[in-house]
Amino acid sequence: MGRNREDVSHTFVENFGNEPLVVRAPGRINIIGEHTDYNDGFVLPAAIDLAVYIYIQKSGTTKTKLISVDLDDSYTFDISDTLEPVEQGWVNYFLGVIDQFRLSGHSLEGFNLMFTSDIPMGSGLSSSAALECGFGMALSQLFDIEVEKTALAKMGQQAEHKFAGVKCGIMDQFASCMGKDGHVVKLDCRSLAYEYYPADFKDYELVLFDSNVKHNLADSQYNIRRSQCEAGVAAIQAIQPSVQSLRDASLEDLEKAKSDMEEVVYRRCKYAIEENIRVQAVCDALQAGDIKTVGKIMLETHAGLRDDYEVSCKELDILIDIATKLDGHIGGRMMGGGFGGCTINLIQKEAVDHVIDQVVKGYKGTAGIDTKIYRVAIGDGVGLYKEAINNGI
Ligand code: GAF
Repeated sequence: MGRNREDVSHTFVENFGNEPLVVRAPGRINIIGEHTDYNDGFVLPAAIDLAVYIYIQKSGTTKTKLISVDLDDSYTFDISDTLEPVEQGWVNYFLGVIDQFRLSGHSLEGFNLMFTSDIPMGSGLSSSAALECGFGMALSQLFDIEVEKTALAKMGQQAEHKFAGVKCGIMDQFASCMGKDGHVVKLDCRSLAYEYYPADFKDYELVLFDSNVKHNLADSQYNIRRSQCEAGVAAIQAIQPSVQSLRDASLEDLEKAKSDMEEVVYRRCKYAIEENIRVQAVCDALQAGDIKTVGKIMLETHAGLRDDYEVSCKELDILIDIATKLDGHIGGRMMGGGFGGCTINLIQKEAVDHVIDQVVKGYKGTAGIDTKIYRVAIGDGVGLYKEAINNGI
């Protein structure tokens, strides 16, 4: 996965004649707190050891070239051009971030950029957030513009809203920017206050199973979920005016407003309110070293995402159904926006090989698809690649 980093550096020098600055930005996992971020709630993600690598240098003119090494595709434009979303999906993440720099009052010169990624696309590991955050960091370094990492995360989120059309929350970009080696980060998505918890899963290992599907409903259904939550808030507000978002609502508030909302809106809100409560429960269990409880709560989340939020799909449910029947598997759920991508699972260390073997066979037998396995480690957030090497990544 991804190209050899030295090879990309050499190709950069061959193409553009000067040494690039290299930035590394990781993907993320999320332990708990799915679809809570845009409801102003809590999430518990972590940056991982799969990352995007961005190579960049000034072009000396206004001419600007972006090259995706993995896709063997490129896009050339003039940095003073008016920017609009384009057909090449991957280009929009870059244009969106440039747009954000402009809106913040920073004028940029032309540059050449190449990138390669270890993060599988469409697997729910936030390859797009990593691109946005890595590119934001690359621009700030190249043009000596001081931008806080949390501001980079917000710019990435806005880029995604405006240029990719996905009204995402802040979780993915925040994790890619603020991740910390060996830690999960509990983030309050309203205030952006955050707290690191040691990612100590005791006798258990986190294993991801990739369903290897990405249903094209994902983006449109994501935006629909967001507006259903907003519709729920409007109904609750009529009864409880202090509620600004689902994060403020209790299940009692929801019950009182139930008759004033569509049944589907009720179920969406019920899931989101319950999930927000589960984040705190998982943090408490992690602190108590009670990993079995973490696993049990992850299974509750999967049921909520499947039945009430309806963002799972047949393939993800098959992966979870197979795994939960196996000894040593203590919990798991679909991860990320849904409609494909990975499940995240907690498996007893001695049982990991057996569980993987059985899930691979079972998934092929039932869904007819090969799964991919990611045994990810938790690493640091975005940074210059040389710094990352010094930190042992
Ligand atoms: C996607 C989004 F980008 C995140 O903001 C978050 O809402 C997630 O889906 C669901 O928890 O990854």
